[in-house]
Amino acid sequence: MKSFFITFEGPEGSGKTTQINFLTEYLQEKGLEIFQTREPGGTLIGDKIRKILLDQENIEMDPVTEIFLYEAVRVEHVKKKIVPALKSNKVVISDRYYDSTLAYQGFARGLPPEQVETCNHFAVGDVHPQLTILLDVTTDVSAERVEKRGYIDRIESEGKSFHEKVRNGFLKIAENEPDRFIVIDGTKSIEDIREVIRKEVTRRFNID
Ligand code: Z5A
Repeated sequence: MKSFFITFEGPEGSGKTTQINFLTEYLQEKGLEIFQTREPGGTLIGDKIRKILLDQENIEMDPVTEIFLYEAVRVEHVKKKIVPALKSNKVVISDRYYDSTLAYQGFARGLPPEQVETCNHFAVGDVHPQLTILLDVTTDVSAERVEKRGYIDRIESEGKSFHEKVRNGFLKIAENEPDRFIVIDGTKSIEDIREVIRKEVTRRFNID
């Protein structure tokens, strides 16, 4: 049995959930066991903290409080779900992980990137994804897709310049780690993106 860890990153509405569902289905057809998860969330405590993080009423939250809440969710997630799943030979696919913290709390919110990385490291130890798929969409495409969904959360309600910093932050993070990342234009068709992801995952993890 193969066990590996893949994360999906990107601005909101970039198509992560859509593509994660396709990838899960594809790998299951290949006989692999999948643990599909997301951040913030993935555990009982994580889901409770998720509500606090995304609640519009908490608009005044201090950025330091915010990062510690995301990291608290991550500690629970890594220790109680991700590590046990990897140990039992499952493929872990997570919708967001520590790159989101660097993009949102670091590049966009303005916390010093080195401190964000220290916090990330403290939360995850040596549990790193082997592959991170960044779905890149412009701020306008992202806003359009989120608007269609009909509701917006605390983070989505930030202005355009915040979301531009998030997007550019992700691109910079990917540029710094070209071996771990693949960057895909998230405005291509759903089918085209699905094929690129299938090919890359098949090649990287020797799926027959
Ligand atoms: N956050 C943070 O600040 N710090 C952290 O450390 C972490 C997270 C871990 C979580 O939001 C928020 O927390 C997020 C970052 C912050 N901020 N925001 N805002 P979430 O989990 O509720 O949601 P999300 O991850 O931001 O995105 P999403 O709404 O789940 O979208 P998605 O999964 O990327 O996209 P989707 O649901 O697959 O697709 C959205 C729509 O677009 C849907 O109608 C699709 O049919 C359509 N779609 C998808 N692909 C395409 C293509 N290729 N073409 C056309 N239409 C498409």
